[in-house]
Amino acid sequence: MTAAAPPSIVILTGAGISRESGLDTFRCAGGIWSQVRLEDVATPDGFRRDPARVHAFYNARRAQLADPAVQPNPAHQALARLEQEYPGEVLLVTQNIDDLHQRAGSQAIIPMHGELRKIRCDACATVLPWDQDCSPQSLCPACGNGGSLRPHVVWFGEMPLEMDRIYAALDDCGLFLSIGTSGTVYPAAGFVSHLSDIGLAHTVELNLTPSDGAGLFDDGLYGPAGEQVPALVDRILRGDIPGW
Ligand code: BJW
Repeated sequence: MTAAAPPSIVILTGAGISRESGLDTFRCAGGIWSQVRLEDVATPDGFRRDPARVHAFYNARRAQLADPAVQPNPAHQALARLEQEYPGEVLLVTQNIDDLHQRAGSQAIIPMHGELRKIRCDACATVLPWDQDCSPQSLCPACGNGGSLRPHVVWFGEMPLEMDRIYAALDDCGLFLSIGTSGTVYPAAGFVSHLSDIGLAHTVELNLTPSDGAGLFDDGLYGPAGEQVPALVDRILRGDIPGW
């Protein structure tokens, strides 16, 4: 007799997982949306109105990511270990545009809101690694066009990336972990309801405190991600899988 396959795991992460690495969240007290208006820096209209301002906002965040003090924390590291050691499928879907999951070693990852260390050309659609500052005067290295580079991030009103792959993985998963996200931004905020409708996956929220949507999850684990995530990963790798 063959053993039952372990359940596939989909993990959704948000800004809370990177907070202990020194990066601000958006909606916590003092977070990014209390410092700048999202309409100015995270919408296509804001970029059309003042591209220099939007570039400056993302240039500063890109520079912060290069600060040696900003490193993956135990939560990022534990998720990379889960991918390496778990005998079933693990897909990490992150709303974060930082590269801390990638630096921790995660490979099966979909950055659904884009990547801070990449740039995209609106003229030729090329996506390129980009670690320097960008401005409305910067030239596209691929097509030579000026004024057509934009941060490779998903703004409000734009379609997040790789949604078909994400929903295919959700439809097939047995365990869904939502880590460090307020659950206010769609479509990511709707993943847990989508899974409840299908009824196959056990869903767990990990957050500092219960989010407004905590009641949509089967389970909740509360406390800093740097403590809760490694403890849960240890538990899963011991074969004690929530809901199974
Ligand atoms: C800790 C912790 C610790 C702290 N340990 N935890 C359906 C219904 C209603 C609205 C919509 C809908 N569908 C679409 C919309 C519109 C819109 C939307 O959702 N609006 C809502 C605000 C209502 N969505 C969109 O426009 C999306 N596109 C879309 O749906 O396309 C389809 C479409 C296209 C065209 C027309 C119509 C539909 C795109 C959304 C793009 C979001 N982009 C941003 C910016 C990205 C670039 C950048 O970083 O600058 O993404 S906004 C920002 O919010 C960022 C984040 O990824 C995202 C989510 O935030 P997150 O990660 O949850 O952070 P916080 O700060 O909110 O929460 C942090 C959490 O961590 C808290 O809960 C803390 O407790 C916790 N925490 N310390 C553990 N140590």
